[in-house]
Amino acid sequence: MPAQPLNSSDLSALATTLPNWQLVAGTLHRDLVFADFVEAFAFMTKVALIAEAMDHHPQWSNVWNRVSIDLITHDTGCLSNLDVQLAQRIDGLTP
Ligand code: H2B
Repeated sequence: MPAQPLNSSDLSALATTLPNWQLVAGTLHRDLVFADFVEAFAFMTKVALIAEAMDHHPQWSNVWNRVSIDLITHDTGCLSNLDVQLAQRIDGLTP
C-alpha cells in the first residue's frame, strides 16, 4: 500500500500517540542512549530487519552508545503513516 501522508490533525496527535518522538525539521526524531556500542548496534540490527520488512528505512546515525533517528518518507518528502508505524515498532524494542 502506498504511503499515506499525515494531515495536520494526524501531526497534532503525534505528541500524544508517540511521546518519545519529537517533530524536528519535518521529521520524527528520537535520540536513544545504550550501555555501550554493542547494545546500540544490536538495537540498530533489530530496527534494520524491521525496516527492510516494511521497505521503509530510517535516516539515522550512531556514535558509540548513541543512536539518533529521523523518520521521513522520501518518496513523498513528508511524514506518512509508514513513519508512524516504524516509530511504533522501534518503541516496541525499547523499555
Ligand atoms: N524509506 C523511507 N524512509 N522513505 C521512502 O520513501 C522509502 C524508504 N521508499 N525505503 C522505499 C524504500 C522505496 O525507495 C523502495 C523503492 O520501495
